[in-house]
Amino acid sequence: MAKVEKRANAGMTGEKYTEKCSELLRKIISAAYGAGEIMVNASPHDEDVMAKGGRANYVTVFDEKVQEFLLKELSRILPEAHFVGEEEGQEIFLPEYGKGFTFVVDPIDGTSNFMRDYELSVTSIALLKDGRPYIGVIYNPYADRIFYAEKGCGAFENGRQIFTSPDPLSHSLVSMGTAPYYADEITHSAFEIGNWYLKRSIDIRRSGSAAWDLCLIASGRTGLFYEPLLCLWDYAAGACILEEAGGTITDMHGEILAYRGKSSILAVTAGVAKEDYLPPVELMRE
Ligand code: 2AM
Ligand code: CA
Repeated sequence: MAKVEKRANAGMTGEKYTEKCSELLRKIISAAYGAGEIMVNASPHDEDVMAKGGRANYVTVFDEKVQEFLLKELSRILPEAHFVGEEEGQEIFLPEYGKGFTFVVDPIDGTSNFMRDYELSVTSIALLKDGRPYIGVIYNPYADRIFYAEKGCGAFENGRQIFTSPDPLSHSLVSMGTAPYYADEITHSAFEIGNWYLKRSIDIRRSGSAAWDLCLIASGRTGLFYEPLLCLWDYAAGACILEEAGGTITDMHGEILAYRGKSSILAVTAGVAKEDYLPPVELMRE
C-alpha cells in the first residue's frame, strides 16, 4: 500500500488540485491506484474466465478481486455510502441510492480487452451525491494515467487540468461503442450511426472501454463518443470528468441523463456542442 500512496501523492502536485479539491477525492484516487496494481499484476488465463449472461459478456476472477478490494477500501473511506458494483449484479437502482452518497464502481471496464492482454482497461469509480455524479476517478494502470474530477473543481489528468477541445466535428475523431452484448439490431444501428459520423469527422475509433472513451473526450483527444446501451457503472465516473472538463453528456436523443441505470450515451466537446450533432432518429434502434 505504501507504493500506492506514493503514487497518489505524486499525482496531486497540481496547484489547482491542492487549492480546491478535497481529501475525499485524494483517498478515492489512492483506492483506484490500488485497484490498478491488482489489474497489472494479474495474468488472466482461460480457466479464470466465467461467462456472465448474454453475448460477449464476461467476468474474470480479477473483476471480482478488484471489486472486493474497492468495496473494502471505499467502505473505509466513506462508511455511510451505498455501494453499487458491476460484479454485484445489482441491476436495479434502489430509491436509497438516490439519497446521500453512493459509490458506483466498475472494477475492470474493458473486460474483453483484459482477458486478451490487450492492455486497455481501466478502473472506474463514481461517487453520486443525491443521485448525481459528485466525484469521478478513472485509472488506466497500463498507461499509468489517472483522470479525476470533483463537482465544481475542474477535471484533471495526472495532476494537469484538462478541457474538451474547441474543434468542430469535421476536425475531430469520433469514438464509438458497439454494444455487442445486446440484440444484433442495436449493434447494427451502432455501425450505421458510425458510418454517418465517419462522413462528418476525421475518423472512427473503438477502444472497448466506455469509461476510457469518456476520458479521451474530456481531455480533448476526441470530439464525440456514443454507445447505444451502457450500464451506470460504465458512464457515471466519466460523466463527472467530462462535464468538469467542459463537455456535455446526454442519451443519444439529446435527453438529460437520469443516472438510474442503463442508457444510451452521447458525449460531446464544447466545440462539437455548438453544432447539430445528434444522429438521425431513423438510424436508432434502442
Ligand atoms: P465491461 O468491459 O466492464 O464489461 C464496451 O462496449 C463497453 O460496454 C465497455 O465499457 C463494457 O464494460 C460495456 N459493457 C459490457 N457488457 C455490457 C452490458 N451487458 N451492458 C452494458 N454495457 C456493457
Ligand atoms: Ca466491468
